[in-house]
Order: sequence, then structure tokens, then C-alpha cells
Amino acid sequence: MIHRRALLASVAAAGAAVATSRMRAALPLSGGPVILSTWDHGIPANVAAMEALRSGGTALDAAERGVMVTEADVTNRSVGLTGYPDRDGIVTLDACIMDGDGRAGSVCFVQGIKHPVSLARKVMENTPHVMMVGKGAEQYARELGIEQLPNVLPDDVQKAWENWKKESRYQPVINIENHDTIGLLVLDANGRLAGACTTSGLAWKMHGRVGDSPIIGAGLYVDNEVGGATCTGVGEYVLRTLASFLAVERMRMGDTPQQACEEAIRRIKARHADVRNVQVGILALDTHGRHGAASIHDGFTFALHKDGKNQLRKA
Ligand code: SD4
Repeated sequence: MIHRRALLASVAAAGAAVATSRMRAALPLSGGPVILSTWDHGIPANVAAMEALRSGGTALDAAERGVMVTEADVTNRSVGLTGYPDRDGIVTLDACIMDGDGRAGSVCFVQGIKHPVSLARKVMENTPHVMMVGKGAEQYARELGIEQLPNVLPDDVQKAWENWKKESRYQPVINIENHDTIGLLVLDANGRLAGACTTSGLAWKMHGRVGDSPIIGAGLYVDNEVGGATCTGVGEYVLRTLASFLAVERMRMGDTPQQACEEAIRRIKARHADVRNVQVGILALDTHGRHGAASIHDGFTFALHKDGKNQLRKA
């Protein structure tokens, strides 16, 4: 029988080997870095990501810094600790981070963690694992000295939850044209990619539900050989199609980022009989700095930081 510690060491070594074998010489990008992120809240996130690059940070640093802005925004109701809670009134958070060399970290169903993306990065960098959930992830956060905050809902959130409880309908509440999860993709000036995705998930979800955002390949996928993709919207529809992985693989086969995003949305629609009340948005960025965006319904906005301009666009 393999001793547990030896097994963990071999898993870690295998992860490192995957990373080094896939690292390739970076190609400097003529147009400078590109940052692409979901919804209106992508604008300030892009600014922070760009600042991280300017101060010498890696693409991974930029991805983390960018989404941390959204996680810390106390007015946000779909990302971070001030997001809408689940049906039991508890806010549970999902996040992941990935770099183009195939390293990835993720946390699901964590409570009281201000920056789940940073905990996901610690899982990636300090453990032999990719994903940690719930109490175990929270325990790991405490071991790292990360403070766990009490679950206190802002007044308006508390009221919204109490209103929802009057009927308790399990109709997912999803913004068709507002802001929700943040997924952010970074291509640095050396042609290296990274991404991050973080959310409080669907409002009023069942306690224990995990969406697409922390699932590598669903909410986020990044590969330095091709490009990256990230999704927002009703996670179940993204999970059933692994839409981010699908888009990256389509780009590998020759699609432009725009074609890849459209194909992912086409696949989601083809797989589901009725998407009238379901929004999914997807963004893709390739190693040449080209981007794509598509959504089931109109109203999906994204932020593109390119050639020195940070602009809000419509998919
Ligand atoms: C989820 N994709 O948990 C996320 C939802 C989202 O705020 O985009 N929400 O399904």
C-alpha cells in the first residue's frame, strides 16, 4: 500500500512535471497586454489587473488582483461576501484560478473568506491538489492565517432574502443584463495567459450547491498554446457542456475566439430544450490577443482592456 504522504508527494511531483513539460518559450506580444472580463464590474477589475502587470506582476498576479477588486466590492450582490445568500441565508463562495501552463487551484462552497480567489491560488501553489471544498478549505485558510469572517448579510440583502422566503420559488434568479460572476482573462506582454473566476453563485441556491465558476473547464480554462475562456450565467448549463474547455479546444482546432464563443453558446442551446429564462455569457482570448464574446440573450456586457483603452462592450 502506498503511504499517504508518499502519494501526496508523487501527486505534487506529477503536477509540477505537467507544468514544466508544457511550458514553452513566450512570444512577445506586439500590441501589449490584453485583459478581458465579464460584466460592468470588469472595468475596475481590469484596471487593477493592468496595474499588477505594470508593477512587474505575472499574468497570474494580474488575474488574481483584478478579481479581488470585485470580491471586495461591498455593493456587489453576486461576488464575494456581500453576494446574495443561499436559501438558508448563508453566503457560500466559489472561485478558481489557472495559468496557461496548466496549473490550477479552486475552492468551492466556502464561507467567510473575503478573497476566495487567493485561497484558490494557495491551493494551487502550496498543495498537491487542485480543488478544496467547504470546511476543509476553510480549515486550510485558517492554517494559512486567513481570517474567517462571520456570515452577516447587509440589510438590503437580508430583506431580499426574507422577501424571497415568502414564496421560496426555486426559479434561478439570474441577471440577463446586469452584473454577476466575474471571470477575467489576462494575456501579458510576453504572450502568457492566466485567468480567474469568482462568485457567490446563484441567489437562493440550495445549501451545498456548487456552480460552474470554480470548476476548471467549466467556468474557466486557460492554455498558453491556444488561449483562454471564461463563463458567467446559470452554472448548471455551463457545467453540462464544459463550455470554457470547449471554447479553448475549438480555438485549438482553428476557430477564432469569436467563433469559439458562438459554438459554445450554440452547444448550450442545442443541449437544452428551453433557455428562454437562462443567461450564459462566454468570453475567449487567444494568444494573439484576439477576443470573442457571446451569450444566449442580449445584455451580456464585458470589459476589454487593450491598446491602452479599457472599454465596456456588448456581446
Ligand atoms: C453560478 N455562474 O454559480 C455562476 C452564477 C453567476 O452570479 O454567474 N452568478 O452558476
